[in-house]
Amino acid sequence: MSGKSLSLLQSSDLEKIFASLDSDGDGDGLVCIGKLRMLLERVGFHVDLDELENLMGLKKFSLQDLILFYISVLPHTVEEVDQDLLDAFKVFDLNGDGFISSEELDIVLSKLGELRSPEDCKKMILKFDKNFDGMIDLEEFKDMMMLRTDETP
Ligand SMILES: [Ca+2]
Ligand SMILES: [Ca+2]
Repeated sequence: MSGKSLSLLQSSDLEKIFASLDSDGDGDGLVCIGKLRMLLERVGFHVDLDELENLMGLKKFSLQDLILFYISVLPHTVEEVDQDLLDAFKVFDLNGDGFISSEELDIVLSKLGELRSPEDCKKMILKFDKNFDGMIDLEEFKDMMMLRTDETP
């Protein structure tokens, strides 16, 4: 399996890819995983539709699902994972202070189309805030990406 060419992508590239996939014009902001599979085939990453559906846990996905899928599932070397995590972390760390606050989480999630209340964002942070400083650092962010589930407490 080779995810090499994909691993060089940035989140802005994923946005472009998503936009190009979401061309069926129904405007729901969701793309069928069949299209994702075709795209993966094109870059030399072969995966069964069933397998992909299992990995994504969805038949249709949003841009955010694509980013999370890209970060968490595709095979990368350790360095690549760290780089990807860092890139993803930077997307959330708006003021670049090395911590994700609940405000930043709130802003970025709404940009990604995932509307959460400020309370939900605080809860999400509490869940992964191991050192109780009220913010998510890179280590905590890593856990968040690895253990992320879609359930809202
Ligand atoms: Ca910050
Ligand atoms: Ca923390």
